[in-house]
Amino acid sequence: MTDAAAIFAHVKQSGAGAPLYLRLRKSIEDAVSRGALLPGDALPSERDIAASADISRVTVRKAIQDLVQHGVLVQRHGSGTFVAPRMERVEQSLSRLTSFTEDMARRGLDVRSVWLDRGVYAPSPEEMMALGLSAEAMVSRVSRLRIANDTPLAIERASISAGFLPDPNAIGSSLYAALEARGCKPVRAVQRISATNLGEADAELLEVTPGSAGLNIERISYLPSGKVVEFTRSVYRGDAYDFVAELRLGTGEGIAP
Ligand code: 16G
Repeated sequence: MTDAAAIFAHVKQSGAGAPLYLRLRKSIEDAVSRGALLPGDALPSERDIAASADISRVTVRKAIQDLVQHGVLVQRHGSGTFVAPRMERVEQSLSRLTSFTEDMARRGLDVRSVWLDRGVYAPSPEEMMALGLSAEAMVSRVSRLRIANDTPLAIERASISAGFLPDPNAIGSSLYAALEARGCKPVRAVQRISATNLGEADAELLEVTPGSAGLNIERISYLPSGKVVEFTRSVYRGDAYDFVAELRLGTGEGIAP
């Protein structure tokens, strides 16, 4: 019996009571977590798995589709099903104000964004507070799924006063480049990070299981004049990011708002 076949041989005897496709799914997940199947390994064909586990191909297909949806496996047309490559964690300094595009370019990763929304709106009370806007002012909203080397890493929902950015459609691939071109690139930011469990919609965009760990990040950025230019709420994948801060023996100062 091959190593891969051994993974499937006892599916029927495992997890009594649970539907067969769930038992198969669990066997594969367990094999991935204990390293019996490694990132990039090819799975046997549906027919071979069905024969090893003594279950129907329909059941095998259902388990595999489930695992593909949850990012454990990937399917490549014409070449089969593979264990998904492991996410390289991105280490991100908390002491430099940089853009997503700059961060990824420095690591040699390709950046891509999928636009979720961009337009000019009346500000919400939260945006009015954060950006210091009156109720008559308008706000440009820019929501994007940020992708590096084909892995979705974050959903970013930025709000900029329309006074600084009247046309969100004028943004190319980088919001900060667009702000710089208009002479209003932020020079300072305050960032708040908190833990979250990803809801259905965000998890689907980030290609992880609903309920997975995520990071809510709120960034408020300032111009040299002290005016707020950006209020961005982001959701980052918890399995992809390490935020790193350098700490020095301090004088007890707080963060200036
Ligand atoms: C970063 C910022 C985000 C900013 C974006 C601009 C965090 C948590 N967020 O992702 O606030 O809007 O960069 O990136 O770091 P861009 O210039 O590539 O559009």
